[in-house]
Amino acid sequence: YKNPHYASGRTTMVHLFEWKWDDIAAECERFLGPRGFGGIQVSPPNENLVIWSRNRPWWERYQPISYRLVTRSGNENQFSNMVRRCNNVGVRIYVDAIINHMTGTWNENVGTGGSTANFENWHYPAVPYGRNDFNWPHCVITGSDYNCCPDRVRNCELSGLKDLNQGSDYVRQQILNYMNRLIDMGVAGFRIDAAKHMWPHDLRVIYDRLRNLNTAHGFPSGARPYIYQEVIDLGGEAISRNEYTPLAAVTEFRFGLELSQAFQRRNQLRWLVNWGPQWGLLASGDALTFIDNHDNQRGHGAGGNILTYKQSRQYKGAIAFMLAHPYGYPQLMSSFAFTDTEAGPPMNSRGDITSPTINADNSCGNGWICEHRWRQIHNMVVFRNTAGNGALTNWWDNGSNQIAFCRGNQAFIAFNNDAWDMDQTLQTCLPAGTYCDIISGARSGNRCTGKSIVVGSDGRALIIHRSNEYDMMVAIHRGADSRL
Ligand code: LM2
Ligand code: CA
Repeated sequence: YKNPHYASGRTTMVHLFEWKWDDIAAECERFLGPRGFGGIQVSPPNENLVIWSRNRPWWERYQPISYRLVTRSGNENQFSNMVRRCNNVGVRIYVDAIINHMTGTWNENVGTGGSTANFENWHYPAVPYGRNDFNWPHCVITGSDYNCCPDRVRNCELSGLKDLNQGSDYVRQQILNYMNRLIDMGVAGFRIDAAKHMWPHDLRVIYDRLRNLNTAHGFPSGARPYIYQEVIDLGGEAISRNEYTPLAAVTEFRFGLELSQAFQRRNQLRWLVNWGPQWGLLASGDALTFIDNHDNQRGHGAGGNILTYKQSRQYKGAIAFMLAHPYGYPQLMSSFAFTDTEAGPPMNSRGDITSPTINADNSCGNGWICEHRWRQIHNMVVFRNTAGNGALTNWWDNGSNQIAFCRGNQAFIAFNNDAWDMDQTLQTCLPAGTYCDIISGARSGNRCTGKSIVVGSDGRALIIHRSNEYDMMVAIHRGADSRL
């Protein structure tokens, strides 16, 4: 369950948070496929409670009312078309699976597909679930439970959301029907929402009963879905991520926290010389890595001071480091603009999500940030693909916040996060030639639209990078779009 089954040569997925299925299909064909993205995490595709009393917050999608595939992102047909069109251009789909719970209790009780629920009787007729399918007697998780009481964290309600009993064979079967239907449609795997709130032995039973990936969508025969379990473990809780790594991959929340610190100069970049398990991070193959996610970019979930699109210079630095460094399986965040931390995606007065528009410079409009379309970010996806499994070599630092390293003899990157200029001749590990920096620009025909870097026959290059430049890094690689 730890292999994302990316198409050959691809390495990176992006979370298209709250995007519509038709828009995602188009984005696969016009941008993500051609630019080497490996996959997409999509918002939960199953029917959720409509919450007008809070003006359709983003988090209504974390309140399932059934497993019918109808949400503000689209219906079942649109979903399966998206999966097919994305797989056709080499981009995999990963589903955010909400299987710990159903809705909370609200004064509204109609779902995005018109299904209803009867909260007093724990009745979700569109599944159907009834009172016997939930943990009983009902209790609500409190802050101190995380320190003392794994059984309460798993059997009580997470913020009042009705807590399913995954120990029940009937419940397992409803969940499996849902997940296996998605596998048949061609999805490549799942984010397991709130995995910490479910018993590892129950999850194991569910994973083992999932079907193999659909060979008609280009997966090898016998391929198991990629599963990354959302377990927030910043240390010190009664439940450890190590209970989940024997099952499948795990979201590595310490990764974005530490890099956010370092790129905000609360820690020096030179300490990243041994970035990875020596920092207390998971084994590389177990880690789904990211800087921010849909929760912590807006102060939900855990961990403060996470870099987001709002501090773009530092954010691009942290993302570039994530993509340049061989550790982990990276995921990019692609956001809609927000100030209100509860607000849902751009929508019209009927509550329909309004699509992103695409500007001439590739950026998005209509309230969508589209970090994945920022040149510095999507060019680094190609950098990572080009670097492949090349080892990290020739680490250099100035004893402070200037660092540089090679990836095999495929790629080279240098960062200057100091308040003074960098002026240094460094080993790039690349063959002699003139390379276009893919951060300040790109190659266009036989010239660079940004900086160019000349590598000598000894592999060395003079790297001058001023502290006041627009971005804090330069990056070059042997891909056709970097070498003149
Ligand atoms: C997750 N991971 O474990 C998601 O990443 C996270 O986004 C979800 O919380 C959470 N688990 C449940 O799937 C979000 C949001 C919460 C929100 C829930 C449910 O962060 O604030 O809770 O979705 O929509 C909301 C209200 C809360 C209320 C609850 C139940 O904010 O005040 O609690 O609904 O109705 C009474
Ligand atoms: Ca639970």
